[in-house]
Amino acid sequence: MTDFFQAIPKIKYEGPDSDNEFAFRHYNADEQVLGRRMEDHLRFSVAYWHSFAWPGGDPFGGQTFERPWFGDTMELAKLKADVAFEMFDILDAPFFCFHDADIRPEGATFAESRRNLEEIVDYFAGKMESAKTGLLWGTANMFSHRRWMSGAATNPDPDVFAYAAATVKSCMDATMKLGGANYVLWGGREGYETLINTDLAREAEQAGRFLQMVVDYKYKIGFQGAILIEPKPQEPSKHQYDYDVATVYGFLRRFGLEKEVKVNIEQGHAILAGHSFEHELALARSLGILGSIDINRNDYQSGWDTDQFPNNLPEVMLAYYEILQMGGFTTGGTNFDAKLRRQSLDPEDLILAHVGGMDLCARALKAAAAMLEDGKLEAARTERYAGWNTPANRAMLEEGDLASIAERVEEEGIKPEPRSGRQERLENLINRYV
Ligand code: XUL
Ligand code: CO
Repeated sequence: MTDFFQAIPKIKYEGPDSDNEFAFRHYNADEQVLGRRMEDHLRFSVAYWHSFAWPGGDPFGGQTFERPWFGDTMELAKLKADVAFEMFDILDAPFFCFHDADIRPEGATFAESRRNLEEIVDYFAGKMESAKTGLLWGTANMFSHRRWMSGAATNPDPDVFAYAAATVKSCMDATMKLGGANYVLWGGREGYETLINTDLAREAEQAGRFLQMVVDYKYKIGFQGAILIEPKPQEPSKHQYDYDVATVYGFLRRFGLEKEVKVNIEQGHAILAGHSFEHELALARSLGILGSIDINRNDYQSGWDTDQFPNNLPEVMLAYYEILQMGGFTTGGTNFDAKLRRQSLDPEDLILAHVGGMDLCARALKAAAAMLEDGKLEAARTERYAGWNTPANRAMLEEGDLASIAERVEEEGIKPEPRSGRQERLENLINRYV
């Protein structure tokens, strides 16, 4: 045991009336929701990078956190892992996620970085033999080091493309070894700073070819998890190619990969793209590519990716409503890609941020389940489209053409009567469950 978390006990469910800060009020792992344990619905995951690797900097200032494991040695990387698995245990977290750069020091060569990664992965594997926590997803950090400044797969320099391919291979191997449920690709530098030096057509071809190689490698090693793209419109690049769910779907179709790759949707990224979180989820569900979620939210005032822990109950409820409507997560889960505010220095802050986020999501899940079970919202939606159930209207959609429809409009004297969309009534309905 390290002494980082000192006397913080394992967090237990104590119910909504508990006065104990270090307890769950709503998240009760074993409680059944729509016939499935709450833990199996939510599939919470701790993000290694924000919790253990991020030093607390912002664009105007550097490190605020002082953690005993900060530094570039393998010994410190192992101390970081010790503390991380202690936190997973305190939270009873079923999953975690990592990038290669979060968990191992960078080597002088690719081979040394790979060996460092493999050594830490073995160290994780040793811990995971007795720990409950599994890997929700692994990924490669192809955005921090200066070699990635002009992109990874979309870089104008073929040496960077090669380095990216080798990096993703090593991270997929690591994910496979740890039994990861998914592998994520987030392309923070796959985009451009200025169009005047950028060949869009070529970069798209490179990205498509790279993704095909990722899918091929998945089959080659027999990785059972899902490959996920995480859309984001900008930041750090001025424009990112994986802008939003619709853009990613178009890209997947263009390269014939829409059955092979799904999306990991992040609340904050949806907001940056000018959408709501539920829009991105609903669209992905309708396209059959909803894989997993990063539940961290943005501050609506800052217009920036602030990666805060979730605390907007109605919004998170609508998100789980989408997930429940697709029958729940399969390989996906709820990743807290969230960081503390840079003034939240204490070890307790790290624990309680997760406790609050887990409780908020549990409340949202229960509210969404109640709404789905009641069926009133779905009944209203079904009723709105009921006119399409008549044989004549079904036939119009299936085999109609403009001329025959026009004839019918005149023959039958079809004259549309506007009907209320009932938005406020439905908002009132939703608020009953929150
Ligand atoms: C960046 C972001 C990443 C991905 C993984 O905004 O969300 O942390 O989740 O690379
Ligand atoms: Co994310």
